[in-house]
Amino acid sequence: MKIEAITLREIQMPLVHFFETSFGRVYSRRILLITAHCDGINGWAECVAAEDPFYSSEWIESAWPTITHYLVPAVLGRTLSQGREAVSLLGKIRGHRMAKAALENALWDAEAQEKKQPLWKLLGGTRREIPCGVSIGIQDSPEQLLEKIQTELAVGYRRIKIKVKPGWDVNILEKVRARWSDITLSVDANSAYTLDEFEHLRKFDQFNLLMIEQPLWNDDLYYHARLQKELRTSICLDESIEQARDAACAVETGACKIINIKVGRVGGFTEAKKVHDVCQSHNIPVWCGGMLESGIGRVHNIALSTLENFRLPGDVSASKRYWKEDIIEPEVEVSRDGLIAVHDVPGTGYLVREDLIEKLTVKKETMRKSLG
Ligand code: OSB
Ligand code: MG
Repeated sequence: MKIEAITLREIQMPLVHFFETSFGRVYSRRILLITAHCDGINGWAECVAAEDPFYSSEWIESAWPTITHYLVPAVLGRTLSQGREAVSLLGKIRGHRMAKAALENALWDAEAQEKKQPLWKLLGGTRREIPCGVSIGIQDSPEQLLEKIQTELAVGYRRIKIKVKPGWDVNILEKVRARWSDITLSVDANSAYTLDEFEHLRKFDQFNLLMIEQPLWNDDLYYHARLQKELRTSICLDESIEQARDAACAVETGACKIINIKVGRVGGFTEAKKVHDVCQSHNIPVWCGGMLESGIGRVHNIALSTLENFRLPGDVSASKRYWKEDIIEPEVEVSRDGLIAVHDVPGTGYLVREDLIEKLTVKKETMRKSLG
């Protein structure tokens, strides 16, 4: 496939319900989409960099110029046979993993279409159904949180994850467990705690949690290993794992027992597969994280989740939890028993709604190889 042109665009989409983590609340998303135009095929992907550099140092306004100044020039006009060949072409640029992932994944998408293969099979997936969980943000009141949990359980989700921070943690977990003593429950702190809170974090052990996700600093492994020795609850790392080597270090040092894989955070499908493989070889279960994606990023998460070692329910849930109208067709739906089915159709198995995307677009730029 010859990479003839690349289009970048920003679309804006209001969330159905605000989403609050330990670093703040979002009501609406600014989403960067990328299209790789190759031999009449359009490969699509989403850059998961957020509106602000809070979850990671990347944000939408850093990803855009990184892609236009450095990433696109490294691939434009080239002929690749596989999406994964983008990795070495982009290797000179340090960091900026979410920006790189967007470009690489668009090329995987184009490759799957060109080969008329399901993307999930091209990635090496084997699962035909993906178990789904939900991530529920911090709410205005505990009552509102309980109501939300009730709703998601009724829909059929297999795991409830709630966001926690100091002041919204043990008190909340007591209320949740008082009502549902045996649901599969986990928490995500997004680095809200420090070493001073080891004694406090020990109290989480009484709630029989599946895991506590990223309790300490985003760039730390060492102190997570110290903390894991003190806790019965499994630590799951999200922010700390940016590449397969981090996963190997985390596992070897005992910094976690579970890993959350986000394809954007680790820099694309190729590295995500490596993280998956490292964890599988150490018998560490993984699950697919989410970044409040539109349908385009969501269906890539579904494809990735078909790999064998995605053994725990992911934060990959239905379109309608996030959007009044999603930009893919059909929308992502979850069955009554909390599963998303994948099919034997080429590409992602979902159509991109270009007409709707055009309406939501607030900024657009196409880069072509100039002749000669
Ligand atoms: O830490 O997993 C996280 C959303 C934005 C940034 C970070 C995280 C999240 C979520 C939501 O937990 C997952 C989703 O439903 O997409
Ligand atoms: Mg997380």
